[in-house]
Amino acid sequence: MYEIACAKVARRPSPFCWRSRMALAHKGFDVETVPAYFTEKDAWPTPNTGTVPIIVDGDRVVGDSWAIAEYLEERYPDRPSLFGGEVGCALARFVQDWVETVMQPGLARLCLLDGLRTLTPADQTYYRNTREPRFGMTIEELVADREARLPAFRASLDPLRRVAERWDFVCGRTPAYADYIIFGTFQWARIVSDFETLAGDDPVQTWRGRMLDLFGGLARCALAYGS
Ligand SMILES: N[C@@H](CCC(=O)N[C@@H](CS)C(=O)NCC(=O)O)C(=O)O
Repeated sequence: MYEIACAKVARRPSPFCWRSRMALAHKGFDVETVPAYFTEKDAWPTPNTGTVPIIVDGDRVVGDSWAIAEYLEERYPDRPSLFGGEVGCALARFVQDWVETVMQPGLARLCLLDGLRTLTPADQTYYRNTREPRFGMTIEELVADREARLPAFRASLDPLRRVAERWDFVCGRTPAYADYIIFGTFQWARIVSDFETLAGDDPVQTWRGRMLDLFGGLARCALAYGS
């Protein structure tokens, strides 16, 4: 699996790649990861979608975290299910939409400058030049007053908080792909920043701890600034 690496090559921050890392572990695969850089896309496998994760499974190359989850589910139906059927798949897609429209932008406004600083110098320039026109502001402006924005970010997690109060995992008694989608974004924040995005007594924090413990502590062992 090709995944974004930082100036320190062992640091692997991409929230999308973490979705796939967790999905591959869920299916019981040991994965060889290949560091990928924004400014060295020529080294990525073909077909090159221009984004990672990309997995290479024998002669199959699959890019895009959602496509990878669907591929794993179809190709390896006898291994633990990521979606639990068609209804679960549709609900996981809703979770992905919520993460990408609410949670990820909210967390970016807290931790993106820290994230930028972890990249190689060339990737920092690339990232700024591609993202700042999209945001309509500098990354410094994006994260300005992050302390003041923290309560609103935490409040935006209320749907997740209610689920975390009810079940051990978003998908119920055991984790599945929707958990990995949400977790990937928290894992990004933890890997690039020591900013405390969650209160210690938050049920979301308890859920996040369970996610860090999965698969022998796969995510907890990753090189990170946060706890
Ligand atoms: N929809 C894609 C998005 C993946 C994505 O945006 N990955 C980032 C790394 S976090 C990337 O490769 N960006 C390349 C670029 O910005 O040029 C997925 O779910 O895999």
